[in-house]
Amino acid sequence: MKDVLRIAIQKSGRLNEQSVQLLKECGVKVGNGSSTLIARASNFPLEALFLRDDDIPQYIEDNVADAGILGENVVAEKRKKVEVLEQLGFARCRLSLAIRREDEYGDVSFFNGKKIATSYPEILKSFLKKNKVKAEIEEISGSVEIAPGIGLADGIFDIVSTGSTLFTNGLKEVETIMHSQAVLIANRKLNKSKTEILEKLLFRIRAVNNARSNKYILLNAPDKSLDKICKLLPGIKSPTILPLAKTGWSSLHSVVKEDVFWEVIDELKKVGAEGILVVPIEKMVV
Ligand code: PRT
Ligand code: ZN
Repeated sequence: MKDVLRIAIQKSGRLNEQSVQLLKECGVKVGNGSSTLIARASNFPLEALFLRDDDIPQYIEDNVADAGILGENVVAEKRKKVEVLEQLGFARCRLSLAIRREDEYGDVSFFNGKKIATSYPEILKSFLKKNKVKAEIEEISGSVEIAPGIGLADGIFDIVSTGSTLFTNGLKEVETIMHSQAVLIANRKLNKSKTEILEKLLFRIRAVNNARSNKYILLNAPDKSLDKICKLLPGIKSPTILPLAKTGWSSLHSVVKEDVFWEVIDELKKVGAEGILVVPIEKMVV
């Protein structure tokens, strides 16, 4: 029987939709796991296992799954034998320490002798150890942010994204301990054929993610401005320049990082660029 790569995906929650979408953009359709625990892709040697994100590292270490998509925070907390292959750019958040808004904070020694509620005891333990802070860790599995308000803890260590959960619970963020995003992880000892499938998938994921962060740009400009424009827009290698019917004018095509584009748009106009079009790229292989 031919090998199939088993990839673990969150069954429901913040990671599910974007994980499934990423595979779809890689040409791998597996449904969304709402009615099945396991789904076989029709056109790629892959099977998706839909699981709770916390269970994914263990399943990979135990060879039940070969690879998985989950947050770096869970990878760091679970400390299983898995390899992180690629950052995927979604589900970005940070893990931070927070205290009551009215409490005064100087530095991390604040937490000496205090109680901290968290669902991430391992990450917290090593942070406290590194900083020589002796605090009590209260492990709770959900609604960590209410712990100081009900007198269960003096502070919390939890995921923060916009900060509005902390704010509505009368808390303030005082230390950021790690940043996190979704990652592709894998078993360290896959056989040759599964490694080949994984490499093929990784190649597609990189092409999709490159395309997501880059845009194709087209603009018209007087020939005398082209040098300046080329310096403002570093392309993959060098931009394509085509003459326009109007003499002394050209059309310039290039690929730019989306964030770079916003930084240089005013300068492009200043040096004479007109009719600027920025279009999404579907896949980008570099
Ligand atoms: O059921 P299962 O165990 O699979 O899911 P889960 O409930 O453990 O996880 P889920 O779906 O909530 O989150 C999955 C992953 O998404 C996390 O492990 C993080 O890697 C990532 N992520 C990104 C987040 C957030 N952003 C986030 N904002 N996970 C949780 N939150 C919560 C946080 O716990 C807090 O309650 O949102 C609140 C804070 O958000 P702000 O915007 O108010 O700061
Ligand atoms: Zn979870």
